[in-house]
Amino acid sequence: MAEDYRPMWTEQGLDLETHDALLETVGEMYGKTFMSQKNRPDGMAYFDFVMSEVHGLRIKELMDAKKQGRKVIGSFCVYVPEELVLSVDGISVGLCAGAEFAFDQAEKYLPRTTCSLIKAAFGFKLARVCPYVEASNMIVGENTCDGKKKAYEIMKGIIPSLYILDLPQMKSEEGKDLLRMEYVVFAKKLEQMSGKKITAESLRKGIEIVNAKRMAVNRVMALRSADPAPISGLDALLINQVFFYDDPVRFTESVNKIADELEERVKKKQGVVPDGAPRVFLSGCPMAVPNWKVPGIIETSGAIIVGEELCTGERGHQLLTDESGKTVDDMINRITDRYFDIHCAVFTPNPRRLERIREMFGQYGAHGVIDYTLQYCQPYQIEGGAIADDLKKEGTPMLRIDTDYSAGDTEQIRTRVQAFIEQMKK
Ligand code: BJ8
Repeated sequence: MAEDYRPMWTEQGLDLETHDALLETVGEMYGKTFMSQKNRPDGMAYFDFVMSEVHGLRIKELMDAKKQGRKVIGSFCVYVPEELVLSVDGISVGLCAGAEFAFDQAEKYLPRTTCSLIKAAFGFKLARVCPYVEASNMIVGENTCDGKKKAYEIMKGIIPSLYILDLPQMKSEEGKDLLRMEYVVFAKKLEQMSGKKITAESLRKGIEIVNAKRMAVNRVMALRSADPAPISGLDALLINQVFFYDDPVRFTESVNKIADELEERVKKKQGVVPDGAPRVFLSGCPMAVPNWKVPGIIETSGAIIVGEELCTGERGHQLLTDESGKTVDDMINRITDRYFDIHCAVFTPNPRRLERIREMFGQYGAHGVIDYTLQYCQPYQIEGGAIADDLKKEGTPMLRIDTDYSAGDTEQIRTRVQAFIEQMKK
């Protein structure tokens, strides 16, 4: 990091010693996982820089923005509409929760049998190591899985600014009405906390900014259907992860530059792996920074990841919000349409998710599916079983990996992935 950010972190109340340890570990992981890759697009230099300054420059930007009266809204889920946050000149940041950190402290509040993502969200707060959590004026939790729902009840005692967004469970008209009402109430909350009124103009601008960011990422992701793939799955995942906390306009420019570069690569048939390398499609739970374990194993075992049905993948960015709304109500309806079409496993029944996996598997020219779940994540574990049965019946090679954030099972997963790659080659 170019600057000494310690005074800023102290002001935020971080535990400097523990924070240093976290940064060192993440820095080492990043070096080993990303910088060792060959043939990376030049445009990834921007993302290397963003990651090197992940707790530095971006946090300074957030703190400076707060001094100018802007509000920072943290969230854990892709059902929280960034469009609404932007419409009150707020800044939306995803709270990553991707590392096994201070789980011993988290387990004082939560059963051991809680998924790593929830435990990490607690661990980061309790150990005071996440400057994004500390920079947030309000953190939005959502009633999705039972684990999150109940954990937020406890989190409210630790983070008083926690706001809960209720979500429907079924894709019915009544379910959509509930989501719309929740977004209306959330919009009012944002107005109240920011002191700014949402107007048709401010909301339209928010929708356009977020759509532009999604379209840029969609360009990159579509180019991965080429063989050889012009970008690794790890770098694509990194773009998806940075999507949640970078400045949206700057991010969009950087991603469009990479897309231009990748288009040239595709024209020249330049890839990050040789032509015909085994192509993996990922489905399942989100992979938050710095959870790079499974993609790292896959791509150091001779395969390439070409697409992902994850929240740090197409569930996060593929759909656009219709920009033709004229009034604030009209636009909130269109925002609701967009988010209601995300197929998270917390919905029941959830048949579109399997259909989408099938469609994407074909579009990306994948050879096999790896379904990734976090231990104790019942929605994805249970749905993953049904998905695996259906795909296997159709003859699609399929591997299920159920894991956590520890490194303990790395070699065991590697052995299974290598055997799966052999199966795909056949
Ligand atoms: S839209 S996937 S971000 S809820 S891994 S905490 S589901 S027990 S993260 Fe999610 Fe929104 Fe859905 Fe996406 Fe629960 Fe499972 Fe843990 Fe999970």
